[in-house]
Amino acid sequence: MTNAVKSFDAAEIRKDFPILRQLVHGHPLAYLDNAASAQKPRAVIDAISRFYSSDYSNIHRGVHALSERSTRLYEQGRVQVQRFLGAADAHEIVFTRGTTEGINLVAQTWGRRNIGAGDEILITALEHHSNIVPWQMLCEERGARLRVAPVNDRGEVEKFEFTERTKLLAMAHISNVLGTILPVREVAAAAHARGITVLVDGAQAAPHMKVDVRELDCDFYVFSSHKLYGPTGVGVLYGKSALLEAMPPYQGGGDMIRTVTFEKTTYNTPPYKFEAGTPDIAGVVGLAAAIDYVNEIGIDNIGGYEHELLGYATRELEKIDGLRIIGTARRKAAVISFVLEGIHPHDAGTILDRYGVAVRTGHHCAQPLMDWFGIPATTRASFAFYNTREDVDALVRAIHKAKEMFA
Ligand code: 7TS
Repeated sequence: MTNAVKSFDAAEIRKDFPILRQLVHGHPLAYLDNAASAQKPRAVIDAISRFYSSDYSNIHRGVHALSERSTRLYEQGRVQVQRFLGAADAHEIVFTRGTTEGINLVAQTWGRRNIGAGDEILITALEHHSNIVPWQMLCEERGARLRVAPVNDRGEVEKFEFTERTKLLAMAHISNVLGTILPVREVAAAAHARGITVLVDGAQAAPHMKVDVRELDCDFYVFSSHKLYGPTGVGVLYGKSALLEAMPPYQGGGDMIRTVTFEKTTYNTPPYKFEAGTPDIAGVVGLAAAIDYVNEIGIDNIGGYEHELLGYATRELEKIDGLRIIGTARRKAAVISFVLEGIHPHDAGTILDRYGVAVRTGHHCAQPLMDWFGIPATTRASFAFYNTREDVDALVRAIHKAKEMFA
């Protein structure tokens, strides 16, 4: 453990998150639903409020002062994301509505150009629906085939079998249900050796670990601002320049064009080619503030602290009779899914809420993974760097209450 992690002061950090200071059903809120969406620090809330109070206008259009200021802030946000991801150029950063839109964008543009009849797309068994369904839709349209790399009992993906027809590998960096961290760099290298394009769903990774797209050497990387302590409604698609340039536009409209006549339209260059219409300008400003905030704490400190908290929570939950943890990968992020003997996850979640403990229950938009483990649903506690051992203790106490009620 580094000194920085040792001195990590979650109690101090919690003061930056106004929403955490509240009672829910008379109990201090233990917010353990961070994989669904994370809370926002004061710095993000203030940045958005400041932007609307003093700088707001549409971008890339007016010559007036506010428009220039807004455009500068929006484009600065792009540079911040570029640096955050270690991308070579800010033009490789496309703003989207979120992870889901980023994947659909690639499926509908790159996919339609590059996937033909008989081709194969390889995903893994632990994907979120948003990294399954867009590829299914594409496969149906193109007559291609979706193949699935299996998970083992721990929830690890050990084997990625490529064939001559595999054109794309689309994989999560971290599983939202199991917390499994996938070996993206190694698998991407193996895929590239066969000329296969690689898309990484980083929705659960970007908030919790250092992501360097050049080191991973992936072709596309997507994530959502709202899981990275930023606002909803905005996300990021990273794509290598050459790929983005070769891709047709996604949606048509303002800002994505160079010239328009009724006979023919020519398109803007990336990333603008993929950003039709007025984007979520304030969202980008908020995302930039979130990245500043995360950088200040240090993503490695965040990951180190969360790893320590995961260890504590795992040990405490393992002591509970009749509780089974789903997902025990050797490389794991701070997400714990579990089932309780004799208690449906939905009932467990409802009782936990009564004690101020916020978790998610259900299939977590990963129904095929639930089928794989032979369970309909799990209860999931997912952690952020503002969670503490007290939150874990509140979770454990509430689980005991649930067990008493169902005994
Ligand atoms: N991919 C992964 C791995 C995710 O965890 C999620 C959201 C998405 C994609 C979709 O992100 P969006 O921002 O476009 O909606 N995951 C969850 C979750 O685990 N609980 O609620 C949302």
